[in-house]
Amino acid sequence: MMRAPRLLPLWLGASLLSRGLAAQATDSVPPERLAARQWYRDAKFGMFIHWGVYSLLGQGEWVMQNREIPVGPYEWLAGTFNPIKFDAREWVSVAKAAGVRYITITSRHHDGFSMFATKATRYNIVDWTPFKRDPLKELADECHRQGLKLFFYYSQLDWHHPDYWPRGGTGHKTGRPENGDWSRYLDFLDSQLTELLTNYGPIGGIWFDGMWDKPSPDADWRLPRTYALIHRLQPAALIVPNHHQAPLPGEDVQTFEQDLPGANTAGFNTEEIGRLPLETSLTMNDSWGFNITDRRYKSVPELIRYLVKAAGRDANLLLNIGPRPDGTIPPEAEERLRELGRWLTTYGGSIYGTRRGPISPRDWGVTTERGDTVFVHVLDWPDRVLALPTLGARVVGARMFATGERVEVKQSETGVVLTLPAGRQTSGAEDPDRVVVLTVEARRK
Ligand code: FHN
Repeated sequence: MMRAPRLLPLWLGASLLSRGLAAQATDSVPPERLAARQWYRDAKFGMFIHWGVYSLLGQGEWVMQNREIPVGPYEWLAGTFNPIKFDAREWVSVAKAAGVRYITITSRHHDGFSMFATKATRYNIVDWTPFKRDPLKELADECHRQGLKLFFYYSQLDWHHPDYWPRGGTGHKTGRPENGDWSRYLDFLDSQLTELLTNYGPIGGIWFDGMWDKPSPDADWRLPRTYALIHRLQPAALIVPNHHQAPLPGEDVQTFEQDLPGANTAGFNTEEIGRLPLETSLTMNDSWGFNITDRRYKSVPELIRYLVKAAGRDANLLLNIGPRPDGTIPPEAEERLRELGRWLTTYGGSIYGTRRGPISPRDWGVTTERGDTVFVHVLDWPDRVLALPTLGARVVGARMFATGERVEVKQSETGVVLTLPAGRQTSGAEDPDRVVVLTVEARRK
């Protein structure tokens, strides 16, 4: 029998052990999946895509709930979805130019409309719309061709399915009958997941969302059965659950929404960080799905800094775009993606394949590391002189990442003082991240 770690209150220790943390330790994870987790940790940057029937109304993906649209009119709307300008090759080319290593796309959002060919319901893009094509198949084929991994976002919450009963916190104004068969609903989920894991070639994994609508243990989501199904069908597919709790058994990634790991400014996340690979998802403006009036796009320097701050916390950034209903990517989003890609062409070596560095995140910035190289990312610091705590190893070389200019180093037992070259002295719009490369004598870990 396992014992609660010392120094924790007994109740907290017992709760942690019974939930995620103990589960992670005792999980038996096959080598394919361990390798996929390592790949995932190295990837650092992904593109999130929220696209569906809701894009037609240009008010975000929650429009059915927010505007109290009943199932009938929404079904009619779905029947008009015809994104004739959708071009998988174009989307994947933009993603490649941005420097992302994977794409996560909504296969089915809370509106319950399947954006892929499915035999489990006629309410899907091939059978219900004039478009008649399966965009996820086209995207999967193109991702395979261009060497990106594809993950499927899958909503467990459903505002359309009659068997999503008893209801959770949302979806009450849809005009559905006040009854349903919960286990039939879960069978439906499993049959769709089986399709997603068999008809699209090897996929990166499933990104679950919406379980928070009916949190467990109040609702039995049959997670062990569903997770086992996924891992049986594709042993290397990762399970990324956005349930806003600490990781549960069988899960592979801990994802945070609109916040860096451990932070909870958005009010969604747990502050508890487990031992799984980490990810943080972020909107590029203030919306996930296409929102025609949302102009609050983050600037390129802001986005670069977010990516760097995530890397300094060992997390990937999953940056969202909301394509338009005709299938095109909003130009504001595409421009920003291309700019990020330009920045990564220079600085990618200090991000991809790194882990969080020896110094924990500070107000001035973060550190990342690979082998005996430490990258000091100076994000917000007005001076040339920067004092660091000890790195646990002697620094034997220091230079600026982009220019190779020498950086002066003074070391003592208490730390390292860097003097950055003259020139751009602050990290600003032109230079959102001054990156210093330190070579250290021996591995600290
Ligand atoms: O309700 C969804 C929302 O529409 C969006 O998909 C985000 C993405 O992380 N997740 C949910 C809120 O937690």
